[in-house]
Amino acid sequence: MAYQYDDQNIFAKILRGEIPNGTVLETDHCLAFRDIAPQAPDHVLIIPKGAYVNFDHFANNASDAEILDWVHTIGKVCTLLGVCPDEANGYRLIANSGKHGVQDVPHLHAHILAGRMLGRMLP
Ligand code: DGP
Repeated sequence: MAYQYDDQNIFAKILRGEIPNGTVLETDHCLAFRDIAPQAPDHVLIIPKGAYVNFDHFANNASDAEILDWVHTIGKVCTLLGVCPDEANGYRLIANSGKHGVQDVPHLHAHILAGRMLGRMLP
């Protein structure tokens, strides 16, 4: 898929340091930071530093190192937040993609939502 990456999107600006953010964790390939409009007490976004529009763009084009780092960073954020279900009440992991996925920012991001009982998404 030949996606065009818009380097003026808000997360590209965050990665370039043009906009402040509440960083939770930074790794070689990823940045995790708090959502500006949290939908739960803990709402963290985990983004790759590479210019990927959405999940399929990333999964089909990123290196193994980038993909592994994103997955590991998501897990590490859950641990840092103290929300893992073996010791707390759990979390939701979401990656909205495209129009039907209601993706607002065209740079891949995983949402981690935790800290309250979330509504059921699927019947
Ligand atoms: P989505 O609909 O999946 O594309 O979610 C985009 C999220 O990005 C949304 O929950 C709000 C968040 N967001 C938008 N602008 C900013 C910003 O400038 N800073 C931070 N930290 N989050 C932002």
